[in-house]
Amino acid sequence: MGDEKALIAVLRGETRPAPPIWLMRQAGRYLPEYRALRAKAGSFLETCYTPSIAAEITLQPIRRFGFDAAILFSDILVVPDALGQKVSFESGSGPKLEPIETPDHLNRLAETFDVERLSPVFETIDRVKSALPADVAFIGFCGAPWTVASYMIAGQGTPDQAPARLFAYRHPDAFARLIDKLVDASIAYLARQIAAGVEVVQLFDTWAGVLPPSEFDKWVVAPLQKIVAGLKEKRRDVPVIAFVRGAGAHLPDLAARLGADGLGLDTSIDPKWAADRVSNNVALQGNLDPLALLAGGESLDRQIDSILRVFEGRPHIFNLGHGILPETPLEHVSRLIERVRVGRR
Ligand code: 1CP
Repeated sequence: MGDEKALIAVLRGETRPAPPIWLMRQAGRYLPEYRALRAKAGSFLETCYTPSIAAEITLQPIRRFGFDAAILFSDILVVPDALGQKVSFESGSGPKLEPIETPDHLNRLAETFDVERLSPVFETIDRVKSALPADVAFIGFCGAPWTVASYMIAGQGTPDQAPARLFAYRHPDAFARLIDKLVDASIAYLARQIAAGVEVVQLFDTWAGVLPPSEFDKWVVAPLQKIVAGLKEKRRDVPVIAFVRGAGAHLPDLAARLGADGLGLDTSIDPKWAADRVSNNVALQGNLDPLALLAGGESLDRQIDSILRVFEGRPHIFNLGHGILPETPLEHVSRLIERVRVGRR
């Protein structure tokens, strides 16, 4: 098996007796040490752009729980910020951006993406890299074009991304230009994260599930394919994970067509259904219900065991089906890690 980090080995197609484990949003509000640091730091974006603090937050969950991977502390909305769109985060109510309401508003964005506007992020990566334990993998990320565009157009979180869906129907050419710009920015940004020291990258398409099939192909599949191909052209050796939330029945097709090394499964996917339809050369990541982790007890144990059983003998990364909830008790996280590492039952 060699001494490759477990997460990377699994993304190369190996299986492990106990799968590597990390949790989406593991650096965040369920941790008291995160809340303490955030209370002292400035705004959320300033926190993201202060390498000493962002590096510390990235390392907090590793110190406390010993996860198999650290994920860079940042946000998907630093890309619109670097493109010149005003972005802020109001405590409690999520992100606020100056919305893109008409094709004309696209002219407010920078002509080309200047990756060095995000240089504090790369300095954070450099700091984390030198402090990370030798067996812990380092994951970089960005938002997928559809998901990032949906916030850029609405200017805030919405239940169903209706503003972006309407914009794409009304102004398909202008929307395609925005998506293309985000494809190019994502490739440049992730390549730069890799140059700074991340070893794996994850693409978050949190809002893929709101699109009908024809739109899904145009705004989810095609842009993700371009990003994976663009990255593989530069760095074939760096594994890519795609988390396409709400992909549902599209999942086998994504496994076959994206060229990603790993696919994230959201909470709604039946693990067995996915395992039966995705070939073993694509690792599957997931997919414990974040609410089961919050609830704890017997239902948590049962769900952990059933996920472990289904993915036994195929490349699997243990994770949640979406981000960890801020109310999650710390003991439940310790219990999860212990149970996953005991091995399979
Ligand atoms: O301190 C705070 O109150 C801010 C909360 C917070 C945090 C901890 C936000 C605002 N972003 C983050 C960090 C973050 N965001 C990470 C860090 C690393 C980790 O996972 O530990 C990552 C990977 C993200 C990615 C992200 N941001 C996504 C995709 C993943 C997902 O959870 O679906 C999305 C959709 C965002 C936008 C965003 N940023 C923050 C919030 C509250 C939101 C959601 C907005 C909404 O739709 O209402």
